[in-house]
Amino acid sequence: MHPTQEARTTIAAIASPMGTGAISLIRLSGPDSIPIADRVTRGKASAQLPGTLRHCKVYNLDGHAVDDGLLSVFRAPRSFTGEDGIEFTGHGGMLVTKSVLDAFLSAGAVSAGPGEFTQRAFLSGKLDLTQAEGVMDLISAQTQLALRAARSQLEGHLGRRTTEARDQLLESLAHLEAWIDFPEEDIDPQTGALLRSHVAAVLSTVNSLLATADQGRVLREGVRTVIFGEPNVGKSSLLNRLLGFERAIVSDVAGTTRDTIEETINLHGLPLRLVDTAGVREAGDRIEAEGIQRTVRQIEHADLLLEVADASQPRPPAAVLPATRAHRILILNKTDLGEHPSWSTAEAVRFSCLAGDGFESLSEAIRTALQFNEMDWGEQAVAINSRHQASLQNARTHLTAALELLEDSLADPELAAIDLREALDALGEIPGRVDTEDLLDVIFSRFCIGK
Ligand SMILES: Nc1nc2c(ncn2[C@@H]2O[C@H](COP(=O)(O)OP(=O)(O)OP(=O)(O)O)[C@@H](O)[C@H]2O)c(=O)[nH]1
Ligand SMILES: [Mg+2]
Repeated sequence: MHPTQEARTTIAAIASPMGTGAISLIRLSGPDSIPIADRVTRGKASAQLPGTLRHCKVYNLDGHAVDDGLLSVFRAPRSFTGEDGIEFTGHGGMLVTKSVLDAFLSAGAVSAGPGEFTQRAFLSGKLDLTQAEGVMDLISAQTQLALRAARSQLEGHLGRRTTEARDQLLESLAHLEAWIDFPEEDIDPQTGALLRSHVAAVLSTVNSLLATADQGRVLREGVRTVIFGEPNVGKSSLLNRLLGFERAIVSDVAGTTRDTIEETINLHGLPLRLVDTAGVREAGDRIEAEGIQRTVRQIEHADLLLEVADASQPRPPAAVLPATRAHRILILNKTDLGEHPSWSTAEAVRFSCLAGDGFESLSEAIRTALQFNEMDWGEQAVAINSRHQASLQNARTHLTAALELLEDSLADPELAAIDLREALDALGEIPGRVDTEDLLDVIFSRFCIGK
């Protein structure tokens, strides 16, 4: 399934962002990297020791020097991709960088596809799939916590945990299969119980990984946080306060905000995608009515609802909201004007956009509502993504089914084995190594089939 190094092409790409900068990086990977680099550097690459930098010129097909810079040479398997590779650091202009790339392409390299270097690293066994995904997470991380989670995934913590769970399962399956194949070789009666407890242990690992799905989504996409409430209570003022600059228009005219406004903030490592909405009331005109409809749609898709009310006014009847799973926090704003007695029993964060009071309590309330504690983020913390979630859910379904079948004093070992195999495949999808060869290996090595 894995293409051999010989069968692979040599790919080249600009690895630094397109734009004018101090330096740029052009990267090659594949079996012909060094001969190709020799063609454009007049033989410098093959003469160079791996892991060293060397100054050289890059020439195009016509023999003109297009740039000069630093060359590094990597020899398989000691490289990111596991293949021979070249990196050239040149001057960071768009045209000069493109000309260097063209020189490599006309010397025999082909343009790399998106993610192809990382894909090759995976195919060479340098990274598992979760680590490859960690590379992407690292690049797109918006907060320190997201960065830490990406680092942890890149270090292979998630891959290791799923691989361990999978190995455990493989062993249970091997037991079961041996039993199916050689029923005359009585396996002692405790085996059934042992088998169940092993499968249950894997199920519990799967469940604990699944429990990190929300955190994973929050870290990668941010918490969709919708600020809503009656007109003129200070929703836009709250957005501006949290952002630290005057993003939304604030005025004493009710119905100021007509469209939704979205901005992201970083709350102690927690990315919040704040959405300011139009105040909900009987619409004055069609534009306001559309704004209010948008508010309702935002509420439907929210993770967190910040309901703002005016503390100085009498408490209105509770707002009727569309069905939502979102956490809800009531914010009593304008406490600088005093609090109306009707709010006395209200469980709310007391706030004043004007005086700047209540920020810490609000931040605390948000972290509590989302059960998001920075302290939980040790070096080994994992936060799964939706691909992992789908595979884990699939694994959970089959593990649960297998447990039920095994419960029945092993009446249907074949059916249980089918479920275990499905669970095994689902778990194998996570690090990206679905393979049946190793199952056979385990059976042969542990049960001495030849006897
Ligand atoms: N005294 C006082 N006034 C405030 C406070 N927060 C907001 N305001 C004032 O309340 C008025 C309405 O503020 P906005 O932020 O525009 O209110 P909104 O909820 O976005 O209003 P709409 O967009 O019209 O629904 C403005 O005049 C603000 O200056 C506060 O904490 N104290
Ligand atoms: Mg507003």
